[in-house]
Amino acid sequence: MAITLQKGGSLNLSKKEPALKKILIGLGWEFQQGKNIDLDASVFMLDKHRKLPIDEYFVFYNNLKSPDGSVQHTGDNRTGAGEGDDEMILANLPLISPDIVEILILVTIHEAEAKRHHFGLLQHAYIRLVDVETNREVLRYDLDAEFGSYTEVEFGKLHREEGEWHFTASGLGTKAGLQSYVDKYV
Ligand SMILES: [Ca+2]
Ligand SMILES: [Ca+2]
Repeated sequence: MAITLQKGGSLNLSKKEPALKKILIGLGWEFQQGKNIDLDASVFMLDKHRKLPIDEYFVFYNNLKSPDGSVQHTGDNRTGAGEGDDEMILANLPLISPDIVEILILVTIHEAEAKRHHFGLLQHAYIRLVDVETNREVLRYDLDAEFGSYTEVEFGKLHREEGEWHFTASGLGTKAGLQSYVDKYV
C-alpha cells in the first residue's frame, strides 16, 4: 500500500507500516555550472528534552554514524553531479537507542549566506524517504519548486510515542542556517 503525506501530515509507521525497519533518506540535485551548489543532508537525534544526548547524535558530513549504530550517512557530496540520490542517510529503526525519541531530518545548503545560494537556483532537487526493503518511495519533496527562496528545509521528523514510530512531514523552509539548529539542540 502506497502512502503519501501532505505537509504537516503525520503517520503512525508502526501501525501502517509494521514491516518497515530500514529507511533511506535520499537527497538529489543537479550540478549547476558556475554555481556549484552543495546541499547537505543531516539528522538530529534528540532525547525527551529535545536535545542531543551527546554531540555525536548529530549525524552529518563530518560525523557519519550515530553512536548507537542505527543511523549512517553515506558521505558528503559537494556538487550533485550524477543521477539519483547524491547524499543518503540510512536509518535502522530497531537499532535506535531507547533514549532517542525524535529524529529531525534537515537539508541545508553549504555556505548559503556567503554565496547567496538558495533552492530556487537549482533544478530537479528533491528529498525523499524510501522503504529500503521494498524500494518504495514513501514521501518526496521537490526542493526547487516548493522551497525556492529558502536555504534550509526541515523535511520531517520521526518520533517515538509509547514505543511506536510516527513520521511527520514538516516541509518547513527556513533561512536561519545549519548552525542555528546546532545551537538549538546541543
Ligand atoms: Ca554536500
Ligand atoms: Ca545529482
